[in-house]
Amino acid sequence: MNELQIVTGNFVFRGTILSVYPYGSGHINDTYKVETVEPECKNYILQRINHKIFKNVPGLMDNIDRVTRHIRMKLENTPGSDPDRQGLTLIPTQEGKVFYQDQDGNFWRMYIFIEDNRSYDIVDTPEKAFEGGRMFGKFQSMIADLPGGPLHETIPNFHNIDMRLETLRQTIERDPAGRAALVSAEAAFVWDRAQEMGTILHLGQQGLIPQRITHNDTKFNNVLLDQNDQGLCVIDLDTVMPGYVHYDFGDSIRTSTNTGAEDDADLSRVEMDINLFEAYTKGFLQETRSTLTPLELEYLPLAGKLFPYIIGVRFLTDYVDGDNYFKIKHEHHNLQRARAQFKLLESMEGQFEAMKEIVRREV
Ligand code: ADP
Ligand code: GN1
Ligand code: MG
Repeated sequence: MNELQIVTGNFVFRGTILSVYPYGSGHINDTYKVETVEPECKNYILQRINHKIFKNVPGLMDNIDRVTRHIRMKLENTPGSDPDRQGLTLIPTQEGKVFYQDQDGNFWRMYIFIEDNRSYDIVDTPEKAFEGGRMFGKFQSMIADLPGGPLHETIPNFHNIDMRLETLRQTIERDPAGRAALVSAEAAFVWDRAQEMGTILHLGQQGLIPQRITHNDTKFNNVLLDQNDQGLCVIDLDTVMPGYVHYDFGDSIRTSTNTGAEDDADLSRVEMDINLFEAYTKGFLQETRSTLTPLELEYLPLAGKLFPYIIGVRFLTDYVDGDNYFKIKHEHHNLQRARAQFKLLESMEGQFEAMKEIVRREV
């Protein structure tokens, strides 16, 4: 047995392990698929949680346990639903815990593998965008009444743009990897927009928009669709915690309307497709419209611009810092990612009036 099979053996599941191999394209955790020999037994997802980034893994797992149980309870009360496919299911360890810690201090968890799913890094049809919007909107409304007090803040100030800008400024000043001189154009682009991009955070800090339970990582590939491209399940729950609705709307607009890749080297491919924006917005508002305040609705288009900005700032910071956060595939990957995000933001700036008009029409 190899190391991964031994780790897997600490969880209580049915079947004999056939293989355990790397799976998916996430930037943070190490994800593996566990296949079992017996056709009647399920397959699983095994993940090593990145505890350099998530400092309180027991707190994080407590969040996920609460959220997945709550969603399961709702699904079980919904006729025709399939709780093992429409929600994530944690597999307990031999000790009855929801994660396993190995001798080296690594944290592991296991979920039922959701079969026959499709996940997309780039969205190419309004139908898919609509389904993504509907799923993330529904996710938010399903967990709105989660009992038992606030969730742990798994990454403090995760989408706090003031803090992200301050970190960028300090990192450029320290220049630990000798790369600051390479990013002066990108840094100027960032500082030019800093004031506008603080708007949503400042409205929240003044209590003008409410804190809700949000997913906070609504990248389009964090929703699984089924074989007919109908919404199936929202995954990647590490950052579910208090936040503003704009964080969930914004990050999925960033990823579901981009005609290019998140890290496209060819910037001419990176544009916001306004038809995808409209479709995503329709799906999201179908599920959330009735619960959102007028001010929350008014600032949704700005949330669309905020996310290429804030994630671009994070990629740029990581580049200047020497690539300590996001997994990279080549030397200048984080800079390439930042440039692609800023190109996407420019495209949104050129279409901002149309974005506002669509949101006005849909509310
Ligand atoms: P990361 O935080 O690194 O992005 P994710 O939790 O999103 O990690 O998992 C990485 C990938 O693994 C996902 O993009 C998805 O393709 C796949 N995946 C995760 N959980 C499941 C699951 N329960 N069933 C099927 N595939 C899954
Ligand atoms: C990370 O885990 P993953 O790959 O879904 C990151 C997000 C970024 C995204 C950019 C915990 O998401 O915030 O938007 O990369 N997650 C964390 O692709 O930092
Ligand atoms: Mg993910």
